[in-house]
Amino acid sequence: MTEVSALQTERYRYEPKVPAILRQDVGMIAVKKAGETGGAGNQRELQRRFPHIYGAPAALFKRGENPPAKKRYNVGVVLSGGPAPGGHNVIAGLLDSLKQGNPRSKLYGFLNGPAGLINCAYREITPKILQPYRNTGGFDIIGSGRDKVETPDQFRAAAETAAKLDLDAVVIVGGDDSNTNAAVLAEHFASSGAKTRFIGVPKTIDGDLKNEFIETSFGFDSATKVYSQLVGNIARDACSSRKYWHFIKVMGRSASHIALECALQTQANICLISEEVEARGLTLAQITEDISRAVAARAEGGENFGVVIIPEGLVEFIPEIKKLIGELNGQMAKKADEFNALRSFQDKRAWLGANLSEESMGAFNTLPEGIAAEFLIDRDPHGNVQVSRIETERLLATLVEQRVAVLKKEGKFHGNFASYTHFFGYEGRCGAPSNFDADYCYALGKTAFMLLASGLNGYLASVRNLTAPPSKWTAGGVPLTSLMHIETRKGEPKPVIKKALVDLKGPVFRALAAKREEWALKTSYLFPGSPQYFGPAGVSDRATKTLVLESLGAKKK
Ligand code: FBP
Repeated sequence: MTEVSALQTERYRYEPKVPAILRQDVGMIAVKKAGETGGAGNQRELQRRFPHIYGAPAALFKRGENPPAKKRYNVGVVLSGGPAPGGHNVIAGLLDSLKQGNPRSKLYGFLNGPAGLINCAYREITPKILQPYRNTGGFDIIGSGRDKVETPDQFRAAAETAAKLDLDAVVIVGGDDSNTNAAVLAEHFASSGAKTRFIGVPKTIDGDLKNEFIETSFGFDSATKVYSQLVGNIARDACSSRKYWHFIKVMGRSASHIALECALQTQANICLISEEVEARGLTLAQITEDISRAVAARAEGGENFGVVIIPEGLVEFIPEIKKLIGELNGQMAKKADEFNALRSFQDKRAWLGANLSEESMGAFNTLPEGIAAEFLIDRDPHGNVQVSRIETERLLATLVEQRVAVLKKEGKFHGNFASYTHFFGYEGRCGAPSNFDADYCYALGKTAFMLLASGLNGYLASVRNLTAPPSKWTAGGVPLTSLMHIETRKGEPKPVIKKALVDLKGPVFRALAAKREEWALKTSYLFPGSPQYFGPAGVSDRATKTLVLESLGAKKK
C-alpha cells in the first residue's frame, strides 16, 4: 500500500457532516422553484446570447419523491482553474449520490480541466479509485486546466465526447471563468437539442464567486486559514526580532477578499484593499506615501518593524496601471504575432512606445525593469494578466525603501528600514480541506447530482445558511446566467460571470476600516496558528470572519 501521512490516515476516517435535506435517499429529494432570476448586468444581451438557460428560477431542495434520481446516469466531471481545497470531496459527494441512486451509473473524470472534455481524455472514477482522495486537498485525482471553451471546433469536439460516453451531464467545478464555460456549454448543447446538461460548482480560493445564493466559494476557508497562519507566524517573528518590515502578497487574482480575511485574522499593521485603491483613485506614489508614513510613525515609537498585506490583484486597480494593463491586453491580443516575434525586453519596450498611449507608456517606464517585464508575460487563456507572476510585494518594498530614504534626508524619518518580501499563494491552494470545506464540498457534490438528476441545465450548485451547523444547511441551485454580465476580454465584449469584489460599504471592509489606524501604529497582532481538524469545534469548525460578518449583515437587512 502507498505510504500516507499520519494526518491523511486520520482524514480518511473523517465523515463529512451532511445537511439534513441531503441525508435522505436521493429518490426522496425533490426540487421546488425558489424565486425568479435575471443576470448581474446587461440582461437583454444575456437573454439574447443564452435563450435556453437565461431567466430560469432558482431551485431549492425539499422532501418529496424524485424517481428520476434512481435512473442510471453517465456523468462527467471537470476540475477547472486553480486548485482549491475540497475539490476531491465534491467528486466524493457526486459519486456517492450517483451510486446511491443507481449502482450502475458511471462517473468519468476528464483529465486536466476542460481540455479533457475537448480531447476525450478521461478516467472512470470508481469508489475504489476515489477512496484515497477523500478529504484530501489538491485536484490531482484528474488534474486541472484553464482552457476556455469558445471555438466551433471545441464545441464540436465536446459534443463528440458527450456522444461517445453517452453523457447525461457534466459537472464543472470552477471559478468565474470555468463556470462561464459551463454556461456557454449548457446553452450550446441545449440549442443543438443534445441531452447532456451542465452543472457548475462554485470553487475558488479567491472568494469572489458569490451572490445571494452562493454565500462563499469552496476553498476560501481552508486557504485563508493557511495564509493567516503564515502571516501570524511572520508577525510574531517581526515583533520578536524587531528589525524587518514584511511585505506579504497573498493570492486573489482580482478581489481582495483573501487579503481582507487575513488582515482580520491577524491584525496586520497595513492591509491594502484593491477595491478601495480604485474607488479612491490612489496612484502608486500615493500608496507608497501612505505606507512610508506608517513606517515613519511606527519608528517614532521604536517599532522598526511591521507587516503589510498586499492583495495579488492590486496592480489592476491602481488607475494608471489599470489603464496600462488594459492597453497592453488589447494590443498584445490584437497584434499577437508582431508582439510574440519580439525577443529582448528592449525591443518590447520600443514596440510598446509605438503602440501605447503616452500616459500608459509613462506608467510603464516608472516600473523597475524586472517588474515591468512581468507585465508582458503571456495572458491566460481567458485573456487575464497573470497577476500571481507580478511581484507587487517587491515593487512596493522597493518604492517604500526609496521614499523613506528621502524622508530620512528631510529629517522626517528617524528609524531604520529593512524589508523582506513574501508571496503566499501556492502554499494555500492545495492544503487539506478544513472541516468546513470538507463538509461544504461533499454537500456541493451531492447537490450537483440532485440538480442534474432533476433535469436541470445551466445551474450552479448552491448550499446556504453556512454559519449554522451543517445539519441546517439548505441546498439547491441557481442559474449560472444570474451571475453573468458582459465584459471586455481580449478586446471583445464577452458574457462572463461577474466577480464579486470587496464591498466597501459591507460589514467585512467596515470591520477593517474601524481598526486599521490603531493596528497600523500599535502592535496588536493575533496569531491564528495552524488549521485544526480535530478538537474543540470553536477552533476546528470555525468559519471565516468574512462569512460570519456577511451573514450577520445579511440577517440585519
Ligand atoms: P481560480 O479563479 O481559477 O480559482 O484561481 C485561483 C488562483 O489561485 C488565483 O488566486 C491566482 O491568481 C491564480 O489562481 C493563479 O493561477 P495559476 O496557478 O494558473 O498561475
